[in-house]
Amino acid sequence: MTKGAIFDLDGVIVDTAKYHYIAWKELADELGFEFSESDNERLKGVSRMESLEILLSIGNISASETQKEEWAEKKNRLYVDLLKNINRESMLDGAYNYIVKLRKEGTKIALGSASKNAPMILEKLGVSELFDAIVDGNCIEKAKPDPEVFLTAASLIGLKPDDCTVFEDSQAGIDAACAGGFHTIAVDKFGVLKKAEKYISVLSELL
Ligand code: B16
Ligand code: MG
Repeated sequence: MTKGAIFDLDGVIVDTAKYHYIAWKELADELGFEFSESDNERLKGVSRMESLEILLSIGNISASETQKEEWAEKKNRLYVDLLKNINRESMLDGAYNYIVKLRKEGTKIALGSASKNAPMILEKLGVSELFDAIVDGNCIEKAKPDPEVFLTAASLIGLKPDDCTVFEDSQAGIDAACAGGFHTIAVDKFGVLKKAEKYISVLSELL
């Protein structure tokens, strides 16, 4: 049994990718180009500003840094508005019960997410108190695939990477966990991830 479990948020605990997609698509519509659901796959696990860069490259659009900041803020306002009704029921199958089970067994629980909205999302889900440490896009400098987010989480729960398992749904996240020396479980609904030690579709499979 692992001493520490570090969970990614979007795609592992809750499916917020669909809301990211709606908000990015609205921006793309406004800028006058197509943005498909398969394009959206490229944004999973990627930071907000890097996501914007990918979006603009799809639309072949260049802009000043100030303009980019404005667009990123606009997208985030739309995204946050779409999240207003999420609650415990919005969690992915088995996520709540699995985290509770691990806690009962004495496993330390941490969040390792690229999202700056993570603390607000955990509050809405009513699960903030289940986490011994929360590391998100507000606390790190280097985005996945850099291991900083997971190394910070492991250090906050007082464990070595080799004593922790990272649960991730993005290749950037699995690469980050491997680079940091963590054990890995890929939450891989579509069978597209590589390099993990174990593959599941959803956390309920581990209950
Ligand atoms: P925000 P995760 C990531 O969350 C999402 O997968 C990614 O699509 C998003 O761009 C990123 O958070 C930043 O989110 O705009 O809320 O700061 O998968 O690392 O939990
Ligand atoms: Mg994710």
